[in-house]
Amino acid sequence: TSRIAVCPGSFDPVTLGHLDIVRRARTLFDEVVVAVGINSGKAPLLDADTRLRLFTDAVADQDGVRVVRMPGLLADLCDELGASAIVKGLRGGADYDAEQPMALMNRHLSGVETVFVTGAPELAHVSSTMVKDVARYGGSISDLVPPAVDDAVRTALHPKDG
Ligand code: COD
Repeated sequence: TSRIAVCPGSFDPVTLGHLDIVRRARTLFDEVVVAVGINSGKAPLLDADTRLRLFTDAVADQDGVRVVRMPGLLADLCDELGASAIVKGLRGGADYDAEQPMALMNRHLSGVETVFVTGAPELAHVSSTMVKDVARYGGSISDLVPPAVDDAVRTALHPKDG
């Protein structure tokens, strides 16, 4: 039977850091399901349909990777999919501190294990939050995100420029 990993996030927007984690997860599992979800602690720039579309386009060439909407609890989605694990990327200790309680809560709710993958060191400074901040104040994000994401973030931040 095929083993499924879920890679969850808010992906506002997807970055090369997220894509690196998905590729690494795919080397460990038969199928990777990217779950575009709601982080109640963050107000998103991009709507859920746009976040889903941008991630779907970014992994269109990868076998065994699909992208779904996560309307509620990650633990419920893992149960529905029969997932073997959640895979999350760690940039450093601060990520671990934030992720450990979520891993424990998800295991409490559904028994699902969380596997942590070390991301590429050259992407350790890349986060959706910093990408949006750099773009907001006129910096280039073209080395940090897929080209379609660069356009979508610019449009969302500066609607009049098209
Ligand atoms: N290198 C390595 N890892 C990275 C990098 C990088 N450059 N950039 C991001 N990551 C990792 C992050 O560490 C994170 O693990 C993942 O990528 C996703 O990042 P974000 O910022 O898009 O996603 P978050 O942290 O906002 O996602 C939070 C969830 C949506 C997963 C969470 O809120 C959730 O599970 N929501 C559903 C409701 C639920 O079940 N709540 C209870 C959870 S216990």
